[in-house]
Amino acid sequence: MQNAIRNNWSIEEIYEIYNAPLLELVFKAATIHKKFNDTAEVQVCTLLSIKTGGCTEDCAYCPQAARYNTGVNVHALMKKEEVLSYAQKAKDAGSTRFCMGAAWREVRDNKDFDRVIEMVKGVNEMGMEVCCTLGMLTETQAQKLADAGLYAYNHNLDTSSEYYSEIITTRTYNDRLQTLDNVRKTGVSVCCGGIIGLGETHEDRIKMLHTLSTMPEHPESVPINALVAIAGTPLEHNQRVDVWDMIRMIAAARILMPKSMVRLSAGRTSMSIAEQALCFMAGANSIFAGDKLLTTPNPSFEEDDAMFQLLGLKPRVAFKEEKELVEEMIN
Ligand code: SAM
Ligand code: DTB
Ligand code: SF4
Repeated sequence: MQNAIRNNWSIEEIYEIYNAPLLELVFKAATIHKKFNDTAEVQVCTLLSIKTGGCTEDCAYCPQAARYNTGVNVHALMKKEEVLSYAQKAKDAGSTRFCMGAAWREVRDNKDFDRVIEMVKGVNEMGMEVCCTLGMLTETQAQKLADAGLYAYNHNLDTSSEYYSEIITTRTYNDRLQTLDNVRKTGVSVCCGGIIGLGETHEDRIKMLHTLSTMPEHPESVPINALVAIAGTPLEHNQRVDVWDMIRMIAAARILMPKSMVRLSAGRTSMSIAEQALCFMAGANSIFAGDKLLTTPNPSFEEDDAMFQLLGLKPRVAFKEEKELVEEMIN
C-alpha cells in the first residue's frame, strides 16, 4: 500500500495497477481514497460554454471544430451579466465550482480576453471556485487570470503523446504541456485529464496516466471523460466506452494521484446510478452537474441530487483546502 504521494511512478508499475483484476483494483483504489480523502464528499462543478463553436482546431472528438458539420449553434463570447446569472443559478443549485469554456485555440490579448477577466472577477466575488478552459495560454495571460481570482485552469492532455497526432494535428502535445507549465507557475490550480474511447490502446491510457502522475506536482483535478461520439466528427462511429474501462481508469488515477480530485466527467448520461456508484467507490470524487456539459446533455441537478441522497454523498464545500489551512493556523 502506498503511503505517500509519489511522482516517480514507472510505466511498469502503472501497467500492473491498470491491469489488476478489476475488483482488486477497485478495492485498492477505495482503500487509498478512504485514507486520503473524505469519501462521502463529491465536488460539484458546473460548466458553461461562454463561446461556442467555430473553432479553428481539428480535435477529432470535438463538436465545436469549425471544419466538422455537427450542427452546433455557433455563438460569440457571451455578455458578462448573462454569464454571472448562469453562475448564480449553478450556485443556487449547489455547485461550488463554475467552469467557463471557450472554443478557442488560444487566448489572444484582446477585448474578449478583457471580458473573460471581468467574468472571472465576478464569479470569484460570488464565492465560487472559478475555473476556465480557454485553450493555450502564455504565462502573462495566466498571471492576468490569476490576478483576477482564477482558481483553476482546465487543459486536458486528452491521450498519450504517441496517439495525440492521430486525434489533433493543429497543435502539439508539447504545446499542451507548455500551457500547463505556464498555469502552474502562477499558482492557479491545474485541472488536467483526458478522454477514453478515442480509439487509443490500453497502453496509450497507461502512458497518459504516467505523464499525469509523474508531473512534479499532480494536477489538483483529473477529469476522466468518456468520448461523447458526435455525428459529423471523425469519431462519430467510435464504439461506446465500456463502463468497466471507465472504472478501471478512475481507479488507476486514484491510486496514482491519491489526493487529486478525480472527476467522472463526460459520459454520465449513458451510465446507470449503479455504474456511477462504482466509479465513486473506485475513487471518483467530482462531477460536472447541470443538464448540459459544454454542448452535450448531462444529468440534471435534480437527478444528481437524488443520486447523492441514495448513495449518501454530500457536495464538497468551496475553497475546502484553504479553509482547512486557516483552521490549522488558528488551532
Ligand atoms: N478549446 C479549449 C481546449 O481545447 O482546451 C477548451 C474547451 S475543450 C472543449 C475542453 C475539453 O473538452 C477537451 O480537451 C476534451 O478533453 C473535452 N471534450 C471535448 N469534446 C469532447 C467529447 N466529444 N467527448 C468527451 N470530451 C470532450
Ligand atoms: C473536461 O475534461 N470535460 C469537460 C470540461 N473539461 C471542459 C468538457 C466535456 C465536453 C463534452 C462535449 C461537449 O459537451 O461539448
Ligand atoms: Fe477547439 Fe477545444 Fe474543441 Fe479542440 S477541443 S476543437 S481546441 S474547442
